[in-house]
Amino acid sequence: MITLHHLENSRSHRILWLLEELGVSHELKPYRRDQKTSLAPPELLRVHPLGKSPVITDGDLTIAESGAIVEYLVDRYGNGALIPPPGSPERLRYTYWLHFAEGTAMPYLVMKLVFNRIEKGPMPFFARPIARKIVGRVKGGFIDPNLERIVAYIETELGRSDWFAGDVFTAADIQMSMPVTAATARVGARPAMTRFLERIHARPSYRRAIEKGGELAILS
Ligand SMILES: N[C@@H](CCC(=O)N[C@@H](CS)C(=O)NCC(=O)O)C(=O)O
Repeated sequence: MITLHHLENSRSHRILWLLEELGVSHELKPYRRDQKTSLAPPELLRVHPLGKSPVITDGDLTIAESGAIVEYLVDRYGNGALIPPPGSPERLRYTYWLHFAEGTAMPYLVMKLVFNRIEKGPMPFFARPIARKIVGRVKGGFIDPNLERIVAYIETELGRSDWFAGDVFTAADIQMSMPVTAATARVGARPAMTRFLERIHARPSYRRAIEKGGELAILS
């Protein structure tokens, strides 16, 4: 039996959604974020040394990192579903987006959130002008230009086909759902990204994952 260690309002939603898409039976173990810090509770450290979510256990196996979990579940339980055939151009696009989500897009999106929080957070009044300057430089010179490029690229790619790997929905779309949702909240809505979000929100398995695991309220 698979157990999904599910942190509320987190990347773990993708794994719950994937399990629903594949129709794989599983147990959901919910964890709440710390009210003040939004961090995961220490109990998750007992499951995996990094204490992050998602993480799954399947028999003796413990698997962390959403991309690795997606690959494991699709290989082990997919029977060829949600992945393009090996050797096809779609398969290469699939692999690319599966890695792009956490390898390229999410680091900038998390940096944006952290620097937004520094800007808005409490600090001594005399430190605020200096903090504002530093935050402005990092955002303006590094984070924002990279995010603009990433969003423009995603828009172009979603203009080529409905789904990231081509005309057929795959697990790469599940993996990319988080960066597209976070980019919409932190960079701004774009037409192709909005249509992509409408398509995924309409999937019954996506709705079931929300019903079981809770709403996704992405911070901006
Ligand atoms: N790249 C990892 C990121 C895991 C991660 O940072 N998860 C967040 C939730 S979205 C988390 O556990 N945050 C709580 C914390 O850092 O304490 C993945 O995709 O699994």
